[in-house]
Amino acid sequence: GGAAVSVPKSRRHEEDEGFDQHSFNLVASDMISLHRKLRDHRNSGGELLTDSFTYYDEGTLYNILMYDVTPNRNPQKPGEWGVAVSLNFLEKKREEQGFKDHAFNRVASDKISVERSLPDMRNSKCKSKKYALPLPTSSVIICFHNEAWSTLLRTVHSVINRTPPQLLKEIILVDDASERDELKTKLENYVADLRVVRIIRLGKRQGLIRARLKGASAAQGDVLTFLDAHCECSKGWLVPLLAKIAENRSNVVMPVIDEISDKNFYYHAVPEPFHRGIFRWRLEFGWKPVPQYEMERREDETDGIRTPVMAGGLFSIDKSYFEEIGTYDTGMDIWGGENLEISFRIWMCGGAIEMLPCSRVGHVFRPRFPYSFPARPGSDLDVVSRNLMRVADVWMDDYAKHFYNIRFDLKKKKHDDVSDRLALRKRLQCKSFKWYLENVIPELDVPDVNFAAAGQIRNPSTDQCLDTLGKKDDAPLGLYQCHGQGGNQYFVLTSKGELKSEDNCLDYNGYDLYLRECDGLLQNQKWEYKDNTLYHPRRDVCIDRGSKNSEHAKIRACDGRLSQVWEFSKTDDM
Ligand code: LR7
Ligand code: MN
Repeated sequence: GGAAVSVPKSRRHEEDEGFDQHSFNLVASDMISLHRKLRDHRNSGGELLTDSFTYYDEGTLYNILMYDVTPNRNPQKPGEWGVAVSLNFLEKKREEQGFKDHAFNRVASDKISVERSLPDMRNSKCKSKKYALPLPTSSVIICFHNEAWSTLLRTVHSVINRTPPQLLKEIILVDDASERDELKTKLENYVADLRVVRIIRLGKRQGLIRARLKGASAAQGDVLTFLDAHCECSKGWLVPLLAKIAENRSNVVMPVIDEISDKNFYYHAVPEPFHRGIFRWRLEFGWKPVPQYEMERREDETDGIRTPVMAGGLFSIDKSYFEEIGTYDTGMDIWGGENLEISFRIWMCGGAIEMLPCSRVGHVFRPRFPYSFPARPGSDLDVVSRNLMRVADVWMDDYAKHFYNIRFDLKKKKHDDVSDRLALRKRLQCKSFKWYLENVIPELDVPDVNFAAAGQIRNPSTDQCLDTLGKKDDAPLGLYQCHGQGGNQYFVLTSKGELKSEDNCLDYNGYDLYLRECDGLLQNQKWEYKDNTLYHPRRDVCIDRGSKNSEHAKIRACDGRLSQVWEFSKTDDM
């Protein structure tokens, strides 16, 4: 950098196009950063894994997906190439604190280089896919609250090492009032050397929704790309996202999200065929196999997968489009619901969400939250429920009742004022939720409102209730102390005789009593509620709570004993 660059003969022919498309010499600019990287790596004794080449042929940019300048270190070092890390006896002793602080294994993460290598996990068709120029630039925005040093910096380095420099405007780190010491001056000094990284500090905890907005308004790229603070971007991750936005600025795109183990940091590339993001009626995000009609719409394995709901953390959006459609709902706090809100809004107001198979980013999934969810002063609602009510009240029209039927604990709560978001919806002339259901997620089962009975199902002699125990699909029917909060204890007996928890049906196949995907056959999944028992006509058996402390419900011959008596709770306005 600094001195003039001479472009080698082999690349001179590219220069004109570079000038045409970007009004600067893209090739030279690419060379500068490449030279600087080469020099830096040489100084640190490293070598490049792969070189970076860009060349043009009739306006098409080739091979930019090769970009990966991760230093080539000893493949035997911990975690290199995405493999799992093992800990020795002494390290194991320190594990617990890491799990406590972050809900993942910080000791394992700390053992891995912040610039670890990853294999190229893309479908081979992705490697030869061509993307037309020009591509927009992107700012990458990473919010964090008390993140571990090594996961945060690994996220940052994976962006720098695997993003063509001319496409990466900047990386903006938004510190949502972290308290960890290493995230203060030490972090500032560290990132100063990386040049493309800036830090924005929030004085007071805002939650990830408003933190992202702070990053977004400071961003200077054409596109905003959001990442969680414990990600690893893999080779070629950004170009497909930018290319899809260049096609149409109302395309909002996300990578395939690979799983980085919270225990040993193994990078698990999720296999094809991929799952896509959906919601369940309690307004929970979930993954489901891509339906046949969507598979058939796509012409090629590299084509995007239309996605009804995005996971929330990892996506790219045109900056001006983000502003045009109303950024985020700033009335939401800390975590949760914003991904549904922005997803419904994008689809209903004229945009589209796609997941792009040629873009892969790993994320550390964790089993619990390592941070607090401070409720609003004076609010009788927890943070997530309040956020979800805002989603339902603004976007779901009449269908909001299905959410409140499941979450009947929220029915008597005070609703937030959402008039500004309703005004936005009107101004943007967005379509109805009915349209969204019919056109974007037609396979989603809309709950029957002419149900025979609904609520919690209680065994009066023990005060235990039928409970999903939080398991989603294919899980035995559980039992738990009745809590009156709905959720896992909310069941609907439909007019046809299915006993449902959200979109699963209670199924007895002669062996086990499981919650499974509804099959609509009314055989193993048909129940009758008579004389306070739950009767399975096909097998002529009844649901029994079993012994007093059993965790799962059983099936027994019907004899009317107390353990077979069940009451549907009566909640007033269902
Ligand atoms: O108060 C907070 N302030 C923050 O800055 C709380 C969190 N954060 C940061 C945090 O440090 C992290 O970088 O926000 C990011 C997301 O929080 P996580 O990682 O604790 O939560 P998560 O991975 O469960 O979050 C998923 O759902 C959220 C719903 O609000 C967000 O949309 C997250 O971005 C989303 N993460 C993903 O989509 C990654 C893939 C996971 C899946 C499925
Ligand atoms: Mn996360």
